[in-house]
Amino acid sequence: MTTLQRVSAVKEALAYDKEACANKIGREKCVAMYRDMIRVREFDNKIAEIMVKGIVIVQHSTRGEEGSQIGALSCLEDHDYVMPYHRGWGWTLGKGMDAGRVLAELMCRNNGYSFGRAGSQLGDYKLRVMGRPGIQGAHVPIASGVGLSIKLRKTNDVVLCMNGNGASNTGNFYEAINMAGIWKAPVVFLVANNLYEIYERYEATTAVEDVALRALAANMPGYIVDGNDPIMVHTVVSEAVDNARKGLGPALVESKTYRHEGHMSGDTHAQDGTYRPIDEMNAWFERDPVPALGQDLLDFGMAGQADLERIHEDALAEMDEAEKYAMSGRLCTKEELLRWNYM
Ligand SMILES: Cc1ncc(C[n+]2csc(CCOP(=O)(O)OP(=O)(O)O)c2C)c(N)n1
Ligand SMILES: [Mg+2]
Repeated sequence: MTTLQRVSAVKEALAYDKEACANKIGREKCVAMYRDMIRVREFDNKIAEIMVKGIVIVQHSTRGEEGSQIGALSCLEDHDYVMPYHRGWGWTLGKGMDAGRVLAELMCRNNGYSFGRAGSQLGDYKLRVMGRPGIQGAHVPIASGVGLSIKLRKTNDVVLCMNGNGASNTGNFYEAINMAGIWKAPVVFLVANNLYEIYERYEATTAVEDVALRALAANMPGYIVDGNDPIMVHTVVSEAVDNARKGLGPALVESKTYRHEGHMSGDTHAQDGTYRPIDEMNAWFERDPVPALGQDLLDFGMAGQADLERIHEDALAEMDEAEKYAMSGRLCTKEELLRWNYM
């Protein structure tokens, strides 16, 4: 099958047997995905709560995209790499980063991952979460480079590289997927297509109907998944990850999803209909991935209502602890912020 046929085939296969896929993933992992999605949601809520108290945090909310991020992150082994992007926190908590230290970092405190110097561009090399530059798309070539390094070192790691639909329009993205295609590097490129880049609609900036078609340009398989269905995301991304690990090369997965909140914390027109139609928003809000996965777990007999409630309570308690930890640090001084900066 050619890449184009593959993209179309996957597009048509969206009506899949979800229960069979959930059973293949297994109860434990499905429940773990739900737990991580709730943790990410409550982390997001905690940030909103803290900001009301007057503490400034730069946040590109994950709300609505937890299924896309956690569905993909849950396919990785501990030794795999994640090349994150600006949106959300699924890649932090989903890769094992500590909520308190992430929060402290976002609050510019000395008990954060980078002593408050990196802010939302944080990483943790021990957990193989790579930091990222603030330039959209500029991290994608780094992911291809990490993939090449894995090949040269002959280890069996895989890189999950994440970016949005907007970043897939940058030159960096094309160059990077092309190089990964040439090298047959073990990189899975996950593009979260949330229909917008800041206030601009997808169609106004992107020539192709589906980002996954860009896989053609790099001779790799392209997949389209429903990003609000973590079971589907996991099913498809794990196939791509397995293939990359076997040495079969990279893949491009387009995850169709939607952000519930504004582009970032300061977006005051997120839900007033200025740039997103109210009907469109409501339709996506109804497809909220968090309660949807909860319902799937109940329907498939993988969890009971009490289990879901306990998971939620645990997440709330974890985020309260995270806040306490973050608040116990002190703000970085100006001198500390400038140390190790090269200007
Ligand atoms: C090269 C570059 N141009 C512009 C920006 C400003 N910027 C930050 S996020 C963003 C939109 C990104 O959209 P998308 O990739 O779709 O991700 P989303 O925010 O929708 O998750 C832009 C234009 C930037 N950081 N880098
Ligand atoms: Mg976008």
